[in-house]
Amino acid sequence: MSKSLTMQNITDKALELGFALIGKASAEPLFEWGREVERRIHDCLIPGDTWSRRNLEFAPDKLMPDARHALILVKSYKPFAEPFPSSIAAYSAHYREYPDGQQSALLFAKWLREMDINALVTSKLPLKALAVKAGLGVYRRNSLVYSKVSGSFMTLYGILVDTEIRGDTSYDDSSGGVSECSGCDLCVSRCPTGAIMPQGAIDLRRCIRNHMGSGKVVPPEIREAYGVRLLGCEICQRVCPQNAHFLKNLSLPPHEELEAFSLPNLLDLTQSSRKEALENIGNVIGRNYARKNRILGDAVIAAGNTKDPSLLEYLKETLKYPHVPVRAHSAWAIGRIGTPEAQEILTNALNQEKDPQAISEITSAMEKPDDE
Ligand code: B12
Ligand code: SF4
Ligand code: SF4
Repeated sequence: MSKSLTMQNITDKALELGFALIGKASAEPLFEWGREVERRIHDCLIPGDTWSRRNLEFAPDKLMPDARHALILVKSYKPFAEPFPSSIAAYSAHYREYPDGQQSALLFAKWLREMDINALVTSKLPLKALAVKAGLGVYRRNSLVYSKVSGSFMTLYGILVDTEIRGDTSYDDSSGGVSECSGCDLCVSRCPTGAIMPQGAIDLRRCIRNHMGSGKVVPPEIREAYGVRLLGCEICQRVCPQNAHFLKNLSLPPHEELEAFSLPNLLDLTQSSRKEALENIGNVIGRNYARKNRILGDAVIAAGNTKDPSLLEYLKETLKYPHVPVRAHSAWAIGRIGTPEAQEILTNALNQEKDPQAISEITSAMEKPDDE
C-alpha cells in the first residue's frame, strides 16, 4: 500500500501493459474545449441533440470530485492496407485495437487501486484536449492529435486519479499544442464530403464517420462517399504527409477476420446467419458497434457502392426489413445497381410499401437510375 508513485513507476507499468506513451494533465476543467463545443453547436457544425447523448464532460471533478490528475494512455496501431478485397466492407484498425486497449486501461486502474489510489477509467472526458495538455502530441487540421511515435494512428484512454503523482514524463511533444500544418490543406480538400473546415473544425453533419452506426437514415448526398466501408473513415489521415512514415508496410487483416465482413455475410437475413455474423464482427470491433439494425443499415449502403448485381438477392430482402432506415438505404442501393432486375424489385416494392420515407426513397431510386 503506497501513495508515493512517481511518473517513472507509472510509465513502466503503462509500457508493460502495451501502451506506447502515458502522460498526466491537471484535473482542471477544460473551459476552452467547452466553449468550442458550444460555438460549434451554435454554428450547427455539431447537432446539439445527438451530442448531448454522448455525455462528454469538460470538468473532471464532475466524474471524480477529488480528481488530481487525468492520466492519458496512448496505444499505437498500424492502419490496415487498402483497398480491401471487393466484396468486403472495410473497417478501421482503430476499432479493432480499441477494445484491447480498454482492457489494458482497466488493468492499469486496478493496479493503481491496489496502491490505494482511487482510479477511474473514463471515455467521457475530451481525450484529445487532455493528450495535448499532457504533452503527448499536437492537434492538426484534420482535428486529430499526432504523436511522434504513431502519427495520428493511436487510440487514447483516460484515467482519473485522486492522488498527486510526482515527476514528469520524459518527453514533451506539445510544441504549444498547435498544429504545424502551415500551408498544407490536403485533408480539407480530399475529405470526400467537405467536412473539414479550413480552421480545423469538423462539420459533423458531413463527416461520414459521424453517420456510421447512427441507425438513422443517412443523407443521400453522403452515401456515395461512404464507399465500401462499414466502420471508420481514414481518408483525412491517409492523405496527410505527417502520417506518411506510418503508412508503410501495411497488411490486410487475416483472411478469417475479413470473411466476417463480407457483404453476403453481413446482408444475409437468415436468422442463424445473422446471429453468427453479428457475433463474428462483435469479436473484432466490440459488441457496442455490432448492433443489428445499425450494421445492416451501413452494410446496405456499402453494398450499393459496390454496384454488384449479385448482391440484389440480399438487397431485395433487406428492402422488406422492419427498420425504416434499412429499407430506405436498400432502395437507394438497388437504384445504384440500376440493372433491369433492380428496377423490377423497386417497382414491386413500391406496391407493398406503406412508410412515406421509404416510398420517397424507392421513387427517387426508380427515377434516377445510376447510369454512370
Ligand atoms: C465525438 C467524437 C467523434 C465525432 C466527432 C469528431 C470531432 N473531431 O469532434 C466523430 C464521430 C465524427 C468522430 C470521428 C472519428 N474519430 Co472520434 N471521437 C470523438 C470523441 C468521443 C470526442 C471528440 C471531441 O471532443 N470533439 C469535440 C471537439 C470540439 O473537440 P476537439 O476536436 O478536441 O476540438 C479541439 C480542436 O479542434 C482544437 N482546435 C480548435 N481550433 C483549431 C484550429 C486548428 C488549426 C487546430 C489544429 C486545432 C484547433 O481545439 C478544440 C477544443 O479543444 C473522442 C473520444 C473522447 N472521449 O475524447 C473520439 C476520438 C477523438 N476519435 C478518435 C478517432 C480515431 C476517430 C476517427 C479517426 C475514427 C475513424 N477511423 O473513422 C474519426 C476521425 C474524424 C475526424 N477527422 O475527427 C480518437 C482520436 C485519436 C487521435 N489520434 O486523435 C478518439 C480520441 C477516440 C479514442 N479514444 O481514441 N469522432
Ligand atoms: S473521417 Fe472521412 S468524412 Fe470525416 S472528416 Fe475525415 S475524411 Fe472527412
Ligand atoms: S493533411 Fe495537411 S493540413 Fe491536414 S492534418 Fe495533415 S498536414 Fe495538416
